[in-house]
Amino acid sequence: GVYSFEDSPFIMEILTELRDESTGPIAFRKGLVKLGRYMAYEITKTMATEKVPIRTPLEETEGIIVKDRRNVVIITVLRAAIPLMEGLIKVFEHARVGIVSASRGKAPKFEIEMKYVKVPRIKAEDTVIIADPMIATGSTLIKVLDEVKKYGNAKRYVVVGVLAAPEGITRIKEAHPDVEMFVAAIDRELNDHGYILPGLGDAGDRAFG
Ligand code: HSX
Repeated sequence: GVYSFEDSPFIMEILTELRDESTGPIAFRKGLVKLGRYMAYEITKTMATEKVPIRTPLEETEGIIVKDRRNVVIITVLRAAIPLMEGLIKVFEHARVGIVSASRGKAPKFEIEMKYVKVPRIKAEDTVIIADPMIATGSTLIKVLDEVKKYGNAKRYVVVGVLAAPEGITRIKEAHPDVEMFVAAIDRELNDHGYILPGLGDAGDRAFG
């Protein structure tokens, strides 16, 4: 499934700040951290819960645990996803974290160069969350997913982003039909240089200069 949150006023307000060209790097990074945390909350809503008996200081009652919250691997696509990961790991505090570097070449080929890959072992019960703020042509995530899937067979693969272009979503679904996507919003289109419109510019540059 593809989930986007245009109906969430809180998320749309953060996105508005991220889109605004007058937002500087400090506020931009803070916005990405907040979005990461919110997306993680949304992902927990899709995880199974188990009832557990507990005792409050006053009486016996029943609580729940979200078991799969403990079985998470986060893959951070450098460099723009660093603040997004920081937000995700606040909710998935047990997560093992992998790092992948990816840079996209120029139009029309948009070739992806992956120079660094460090991925922890992936187990059958894991939810693998791949964080990358922008899903433009989808080429980066397709390549990252190809690579990450070599490290073991996970229970779920979930992409977390800020903005996606319809073209990118379609291409990822074709290449990796098992992948779920959580993005703040789906934007209109890509321009000839492969930038999302209206978008927010280059997330890495906006966050880190
Ligand atoms: C930007 O381009 C993002 O952070 C992604 O890593 C990448 C997305 O482009 P695409 O491969 O989806 O076209 O640097």
